[in-house]
Amino acid sequence: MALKIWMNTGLVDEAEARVSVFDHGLLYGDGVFEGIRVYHEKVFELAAHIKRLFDSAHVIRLPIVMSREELSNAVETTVKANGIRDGYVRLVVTRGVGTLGLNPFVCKNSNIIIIADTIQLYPEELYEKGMKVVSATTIRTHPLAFPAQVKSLNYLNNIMAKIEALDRGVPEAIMYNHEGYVAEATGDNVFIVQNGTVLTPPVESGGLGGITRGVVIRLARQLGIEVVEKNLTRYDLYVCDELFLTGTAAEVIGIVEIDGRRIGDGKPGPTTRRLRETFDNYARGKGQ
Ligand code: PXG
Repeated sequence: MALKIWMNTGLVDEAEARVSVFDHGLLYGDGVFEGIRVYHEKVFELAAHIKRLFDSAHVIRLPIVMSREELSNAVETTVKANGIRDGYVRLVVTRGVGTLGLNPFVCKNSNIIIIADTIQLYPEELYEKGMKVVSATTIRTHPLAFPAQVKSLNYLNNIMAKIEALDRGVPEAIMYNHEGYVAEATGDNVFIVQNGTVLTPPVESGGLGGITRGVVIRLARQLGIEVVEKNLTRYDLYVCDELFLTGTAAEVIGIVEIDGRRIGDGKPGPTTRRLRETFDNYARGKGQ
């Protein structure tokens, strides 16, 4: 069935939802976006996603002509109009139409696009058995090249690492920063468990401030699990008791092998499984 897409001021049919070939979102990857889950008709952590979008836009000097409240309402309207119970929202703000030059300030009207659709998930089996990952040779962008906290339309840094993962026969890759510390995965944040403590790199290490990451840290602390944000090395990942990733699409997923090294006993560990279950209950409203 054709979708209803939000384009700037209201809903249009999918066939009418078009952007110009002169949009700097296309020409330069100039814009920002969010990927948001819908669980049981409820848009998950909408306020946090809207805040991150506005922060990303602020950093790249992209004005958003709607208020946070108007944009939140537009997301809700788009989800309802498409009858999405469990699905996924892609909220995109492009720089808009400009010339064939870099100058972003000639683009007078940004494009605000909201797509609400179903989501392609990892198979359940991958959560049971755990996932394998590799270390990417491609490093995450230097903070003075481009801040990794900005969720921009230019994902080529992460796509280069994703290609390395796929070439080596696994779905995800761990990315390190210019100092050699763990930054994040190509579309997920990284956590380890060591002697019962949960450790994750601080966002300054070059990762996106993941919304799922924030929720998992909060839920873990509520369970009485100690969570520490600290720099992690490749060595730490090799010798940890448990390794897991968090993200909007993956939620919480256990990693059982990295670069040919088995993690723990080769199955998702007890803390990972507990946090996955707690997150599931929280997101789908079965507890908390
Ligand atoms: N790091 C990067 C680089 C991401 O793109 C995350 C971490 C996790 O952040 P959230 O806020 O989602 O917990 C992301 C988010 C996909 C997909 O289809 C990827 C993301 C979000 C939605 C869909 O692969 N990445």
